[in-house]
Amino acid sequence: MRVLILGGDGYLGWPTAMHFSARGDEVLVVDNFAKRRWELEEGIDPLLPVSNLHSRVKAWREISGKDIELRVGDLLNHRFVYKVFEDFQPEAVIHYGEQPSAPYSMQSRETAVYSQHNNVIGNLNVLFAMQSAAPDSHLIKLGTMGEYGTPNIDIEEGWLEVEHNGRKDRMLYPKKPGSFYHLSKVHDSANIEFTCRIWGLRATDLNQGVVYGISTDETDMAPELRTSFHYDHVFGTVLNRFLVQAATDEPLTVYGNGSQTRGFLNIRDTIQCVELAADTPADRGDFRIFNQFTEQFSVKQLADMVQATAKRAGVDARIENTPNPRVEQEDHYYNAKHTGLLELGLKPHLLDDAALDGMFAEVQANCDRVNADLLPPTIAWARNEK
Ligand code: USQ
Repeated sequence: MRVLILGGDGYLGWPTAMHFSARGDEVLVVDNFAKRRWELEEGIDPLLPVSNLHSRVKAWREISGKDIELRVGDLLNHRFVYKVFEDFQPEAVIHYGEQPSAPYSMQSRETAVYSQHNNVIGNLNVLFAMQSAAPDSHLIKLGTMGEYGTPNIDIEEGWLEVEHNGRKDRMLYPKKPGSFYHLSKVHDSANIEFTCRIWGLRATDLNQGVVYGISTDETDMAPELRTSFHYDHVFGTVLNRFLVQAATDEPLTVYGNGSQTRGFLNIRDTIQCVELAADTPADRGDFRIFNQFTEQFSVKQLADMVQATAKRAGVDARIENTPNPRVEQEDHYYNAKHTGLLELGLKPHLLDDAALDGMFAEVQANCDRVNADLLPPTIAWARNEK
């Protein structure tokens, strides 16, 4: 299969590229290295140095004997996007190429507008290029569970059967996102649904939960193939942050009372889910939606699990309830369906003691590289003065 990966330099994009390449697919990665610029803006480095994409593609060739093709360009440049589609004629388009951080988007007017402009227009350019140059290709779009927010009813997989005044229809599930970033994905979903319905494109929207983990089969092959792992308050996701905080004797920053609940998954399952979606494409005209997570945890539960993990390694980790910098519900109902990917064959890697011990050991081995200044949250949702 010809697989186009947008955002191929990222935490998830790079391991995905290697995975499809390893199984013999023809892979083209596209990136404009915007994430590296955002890191520079914020003074942030990943836990371990990640070499540039050209070097990683070269290392992959030397180690695996397989080629990953690379094009550097911006999804906001529609001519570039059209050219990529015309030249490569993808069968699967895996779209990770967006600004992924809720805190980044909530920092200022500038970063909010940038996040939505970058994500929404980039995605529109992809849809137009698909329609023009590869209308039979299958878009696999990384959405987020945060599109739904925390409604007081069960969360379905993207669609809701509604009965109103005696009539019934199937509608996109109502969205109550919690940041300008999450909102950008809501806008993307609406645009993709529209182009499937009107142009007959085929798409799968993967509403992904919070990803954790540092290793996949391919990243483990050599240090030069590793992917980025962030623990800072802007790009680090909660479990990755707690592991680093515990390993460096910094308090685990549970925001508010920690009752807020989310869906989580291991980075290995991100790769597995994307592969399952690619291997069973949506039909023409179908906007297929999966909720992509394997387990639900509250933030407090995660902190307790990390504290227990640290204890097994002889480390006393402190949990600190930090005033919540976000505006989000803490005590809420949460029951999100996630059967679609299991039905396609997903075999989850669950967050058991062995998984936690493995991640903790890896983080501990590198904790001298942690910059503790990047741990406390400094971006508040309700104040936007910049
Ligand atoms: N949290 C803490 N302490 C921390 C960091 C986070 O209590 O030190 C809490 C947050 O308040 C939130 C939860 O943990 O309630 C998750 O926060 P997060 O930063 O791990 O994840 P989030 O901002 O929701 O975004 C991440 C990814 C994003 C993806 C999303 C999936 O950065 O790209 O879309 O997870 S989801 O959360 O399901 O929308």
